[in-house]
Amino acid sequence: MLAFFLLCCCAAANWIRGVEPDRQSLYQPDDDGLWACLGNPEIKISFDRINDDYCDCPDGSDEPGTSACSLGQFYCANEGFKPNYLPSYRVNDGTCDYDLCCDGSDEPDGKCPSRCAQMKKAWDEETAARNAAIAKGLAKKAKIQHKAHKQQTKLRYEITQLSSEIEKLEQELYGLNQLQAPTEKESAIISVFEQLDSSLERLSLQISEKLQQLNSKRHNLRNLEEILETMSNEYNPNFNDPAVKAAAQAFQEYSVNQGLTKDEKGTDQASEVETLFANLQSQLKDSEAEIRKLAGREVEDENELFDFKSTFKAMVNSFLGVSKRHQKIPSTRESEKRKKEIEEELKRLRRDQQTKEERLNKDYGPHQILMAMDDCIVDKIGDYDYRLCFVEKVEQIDRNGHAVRIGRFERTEFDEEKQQLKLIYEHGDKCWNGPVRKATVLLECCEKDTIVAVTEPEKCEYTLRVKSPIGCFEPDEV
Ligand code: MAN
Repeated sequence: MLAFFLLCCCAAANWIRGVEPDRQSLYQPDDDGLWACLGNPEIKISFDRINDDYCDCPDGSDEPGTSACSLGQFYCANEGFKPNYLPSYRVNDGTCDYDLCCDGSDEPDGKCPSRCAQMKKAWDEETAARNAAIAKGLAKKAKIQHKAHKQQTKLRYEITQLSSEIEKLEQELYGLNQLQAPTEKESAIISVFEQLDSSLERLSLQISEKLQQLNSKRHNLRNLEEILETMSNEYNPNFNDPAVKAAAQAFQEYSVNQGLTKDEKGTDQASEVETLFANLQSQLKDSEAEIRKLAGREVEDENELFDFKSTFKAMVNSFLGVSKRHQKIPSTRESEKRKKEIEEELKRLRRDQQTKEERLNKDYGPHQILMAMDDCIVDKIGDYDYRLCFVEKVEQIDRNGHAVRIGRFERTEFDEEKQQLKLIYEHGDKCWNGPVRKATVLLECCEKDTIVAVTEPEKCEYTLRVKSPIGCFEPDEV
């Protein structure tokens, strides 16, 4: 018990005013009762000269609890709240420095009663209110961020759609240009097709003429057969006319042997048609060989060869009457008109795409949140109204309603340390006899958008303090 009492007394006796608990151990006398200045160990003073209101050490370390050394720092324990340091010159100066020492320990005992409990309570309340405001601000910010995200997705989709529309039109234009200006090789191929086409037409005419002749001959023969048949059936055998008898007998033999339907003349005509088809076939073969030679291995595009083949097919089908004549290449006038339309449309689509891409790639702050800030706010500060359109401009409006542009929205900056987002506006209206105006918006967290202060630290360079949900950040966000 006695030992404990002595220890407490010793500890209390060595307790140095104005020094934080972790550094108390630095204030111990050596065996000779001396103590070395902390920043200047070569200077040793008697231990009882610590806090004697006379500054012995250049770093002020011998007077932590008085105002004797100008460089010193006084430690306030601020029991129940946060400990703090006070500049030494404010110690024992007759003023209670509650802002830093809520426990009043900077003045002699009894002069400044502690206010730490009240101050802690007020601080807790302020912190709770601030945290609640930040929470509300963050909730609002989440909605804005969601809107910005949707806008980005929509923009990306629209850009993709535009790309595919542009690609389609470019292909159509390419096709038209190819038709418009056939190469030498293409012209040769087209001419082979044209020759073949006219041969087919000629052949078609010849065949129909031959078939008409055949039909008329068949008709005449049938008439003759009918006359002979009548004569053979109806002649009077009692008239002994040998010529009639012989003719009737000859016709009856003809009917039995060759039949009325056997048509040797017709067979001749058919073989002529067969010959015509054989000619056509060999002509087709020749043409195909010629096209293969022209297009042959040099045709890189499979579709091109496919086109030749289908044109052939269309020609033959047309000749045989299976389908209409093969499709004609559109006229130059038609394709010129279409080309102009496409070019105009392409210009419009490319402009639209570029605007959308610029918007998508512009600096709209962390996670592109400003993309959703498409509104304006106005607040009166001093003699002027200030209008802030977040992603457009800042204006200063005088009492006559005359607006001066302070700057156009350019980009954002983020101060990691302060967790503060800044918006930069440049290229404002020129000041009379001065530079062009520009502004920086410093954002602070709040649920609502408000301009709270405007200063002009340099002529025509403005700083706006603006409260907004987009100024709210979770610790470690971004
Ligand atoms: C106006 C305002 C001021 C600015 C001066 C410069 O009065 O825009 O903010 O400093 O012009 O001539």
